[in-house]
Amino acid sequence: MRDRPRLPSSPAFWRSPLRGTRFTAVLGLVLLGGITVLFVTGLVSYAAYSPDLSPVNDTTPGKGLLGFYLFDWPAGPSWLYRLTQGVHVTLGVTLVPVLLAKLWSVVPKLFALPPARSLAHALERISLLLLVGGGLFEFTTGLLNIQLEYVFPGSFYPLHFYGAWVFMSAFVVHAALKTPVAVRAVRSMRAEGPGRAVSSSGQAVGGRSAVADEAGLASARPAEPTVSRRGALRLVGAGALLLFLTTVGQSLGGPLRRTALLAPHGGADPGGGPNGFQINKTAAYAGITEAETSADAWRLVVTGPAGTVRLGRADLLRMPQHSASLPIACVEGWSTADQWWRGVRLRDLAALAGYDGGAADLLVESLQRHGAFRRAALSAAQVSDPRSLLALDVNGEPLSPDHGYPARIIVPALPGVHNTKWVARLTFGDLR
Ligand SMILES: Nc1nc2c(c(=O)[nH]1)N[C@H]1C(S)=C(S)[C@@H](COP(=O)(O)O)O[C@H]1N2
Ligand SMILES: [Mo]
Repeated sequence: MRDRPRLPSSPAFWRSPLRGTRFTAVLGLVLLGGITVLFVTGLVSYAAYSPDLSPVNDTTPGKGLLGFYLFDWPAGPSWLYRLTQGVHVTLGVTLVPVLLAKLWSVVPKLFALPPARSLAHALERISLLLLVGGGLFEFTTGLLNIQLEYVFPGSFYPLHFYGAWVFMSAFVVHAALKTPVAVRAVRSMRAEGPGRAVSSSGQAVGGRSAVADEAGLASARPAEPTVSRRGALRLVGAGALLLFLTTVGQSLGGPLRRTALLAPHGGADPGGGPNGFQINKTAAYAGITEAETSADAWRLVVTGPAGTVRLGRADLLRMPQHSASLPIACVEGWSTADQWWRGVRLRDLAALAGYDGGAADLLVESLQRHGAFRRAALSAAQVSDPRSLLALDVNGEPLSPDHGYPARIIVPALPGVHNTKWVARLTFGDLR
């Protein structure tokens, strides 16, 4: 430490003997697989919102070009969004220690001088800024959104969406350049056997290891090791495992839900609340009063080519009742096990509004006066599915006020947010 250089731009400033191509390579290959899955499940989640259906579902400006891959989200299997979004959120949380360790392993490069040796080098460093900045941005916005629930009302969505495209552009370039190096480093590690990269004398590199430090990440003046590279990787893995185990329960249900200590809708009493499963936003939060949901006051307004009908809860209960076992799966990653819903089929209401086959797009509006979640648009395929209901009861009881009394939407495989509660108005028509 005597003559340790004080500037991080000096290569000798960085002394951890753990740094080296191999340490970075292992973490990098884990992220290569993991982030690819995050990207795909993220795009899938965007498609699940049916952003093309109506401006109500998505107002992301200029998304047209980037939405080139969009497809019609199916109304089944009913657990589809539970699975894709559960994977997206749980994997994102699990990869946090891997991401941080990877960034730590390459941080000397951030300070390297001169800033650019050539045009190619300058371009590479700019792409790395987009990579690191984009990665931190995506993980941070994602984590804030699941932990604090919509900290960026209305804006999380475009931020996370555009951020993903910027990040992934840089990620693809980086992966193309570095994957061969990483694969070679990991292969050479296998060939040499475990624990050999840090010798007892503390020289991280030497002999074949020096050849393996192709990316030039090893310290020029390594300090005495206090942990082996393998031990450090195990520590990162253990951190990731711990996060996985304290998160995954929120989308699995059963006894495992109790282990979802880190998840806002997990923990010891996640299902507490009326009707026996999670409540996202309460009636009080949404400003729904008992007076406006009472039998005297509440009327569902159904509109379509056949005109407008007004129906009270008693009128709806006199219509044919159907049931469906369906989960609620929130974009935040938590989901419920299947709940037993009962009510009127959306396609029967479509028929009432003038669409005999029950196939028409649907604009749903809530009694709720403010907030982005008071409206949702559903596709004709979603409306005509026999399991898609305007639910009046759940698990054998009338809906509780917090779960959407007097009536709410429940549709298979639909992101939770579009299962509108406290429904006031249904407008059937063409929303494309
Ligand atoms: N009117 C209205 N409907 C709503 C919401 C809302 O805030 N207002 N939240 C949505 C979200 S984000 C989810 S995940 C589900 C949660 O349903 P639950 O509270 O019955 O579990 O309701 C959806 N329906
Ligand atoms: Mo949600």
